[in-house]
Amino acid sequence: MTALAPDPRGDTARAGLRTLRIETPSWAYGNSGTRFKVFAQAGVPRTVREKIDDAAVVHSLTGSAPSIALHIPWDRVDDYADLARYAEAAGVRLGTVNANVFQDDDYKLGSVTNPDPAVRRKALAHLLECVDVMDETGSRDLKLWFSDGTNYPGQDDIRDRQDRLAEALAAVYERLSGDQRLLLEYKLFEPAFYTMDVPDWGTSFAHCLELGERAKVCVDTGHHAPGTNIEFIVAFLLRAGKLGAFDFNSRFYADDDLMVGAADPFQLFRIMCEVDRGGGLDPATGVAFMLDQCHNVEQKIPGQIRSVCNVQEATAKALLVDREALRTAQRDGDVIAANDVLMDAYNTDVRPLVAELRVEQGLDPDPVGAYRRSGYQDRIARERVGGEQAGWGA
Ligand SMILES: [Mn+2]
Repeated sequence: MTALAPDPRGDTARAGLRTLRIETPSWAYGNSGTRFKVFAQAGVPRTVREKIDDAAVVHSLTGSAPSIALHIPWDRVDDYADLARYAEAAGVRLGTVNANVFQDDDYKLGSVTNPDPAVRRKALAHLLECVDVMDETGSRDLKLWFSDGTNYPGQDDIRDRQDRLAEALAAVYERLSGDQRLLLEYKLFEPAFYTMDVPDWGTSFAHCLELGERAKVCVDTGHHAPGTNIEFIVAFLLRAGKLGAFDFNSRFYADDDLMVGAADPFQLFRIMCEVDRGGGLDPATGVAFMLDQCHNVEQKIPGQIRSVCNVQEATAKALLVDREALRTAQRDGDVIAANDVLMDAYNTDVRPLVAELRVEQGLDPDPVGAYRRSGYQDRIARERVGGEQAGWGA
């Protein structure tokens, strides 16, 4: 390789990428679809262990995805400590535990905000079970997303539902120990169409503030109204010390769960700029970067690899922003110059930089190509007989 001229911002970008960790979700590896059709793919995992195997492949090719998020009950096993050991042997660790209180018939009118106290007790018991799982897996984060809400004005008391939510969250928060954290995710609409009980970052933020230090907001990039300025939310939450995590994905219309950076790479860049500005790339701040996606028409493992690469590239561009020039332009009130600084970074082709870093880390410079050449896809398609029938829960 030829000697490069001194490049302090390139060095900063490489240093930032070396510590960037992106968690992949177990459900991205399984069959998924829309409410119209699940298109089964050959070779999808039949068990949690096979999902872990796939996550380990993504990590081995990207060097940046060392953990896999679990979804309970989809990934329920008898012995979580054993599962954690299996993951470690495969080269990854078990990450965030995602609770699921949205699939039982009992939850038709809500889970923790249901008007029926018996249903609320059942939902809370599941959330507490998830903390038990975390105790065994050593997971730090419990991610809570509630499908709770109403479809019609007058269906239930909006204010009472907030009280019920607060009560359940407090009980879960109380149960956390050590370095465990509660991440509260929000979503504008769907499945409820009139009110969601946690519709936006403000609602999540307010509940997290009331709970305490270890409750943080999870920003799912697909869960906003069209046109929402997500980077503003990121800047605000980081400043308040309340940004816990990202669920990365991209959307064209609503919660499309497409590959992050596919629909709007410029938005992803702007988000990563604010993450960097707020210090969120420092692992010590505890901001978790996760993918929350479904690969319905594309292959799943390369879909995850491509997504990790997209986050890396957006982060590299954000780290190339000449912060000093930006501050000077901002101080001088030079609007065009300030915008130029950001656009210069965004318009830089960072693929050579990222590829060079991979080679330095002993990785193939082209992870998707390396996956195609590995023969892994053919092998799992052959070996995982019956995987086509596996659903969310495998
Ligand atoms: Mn999510």
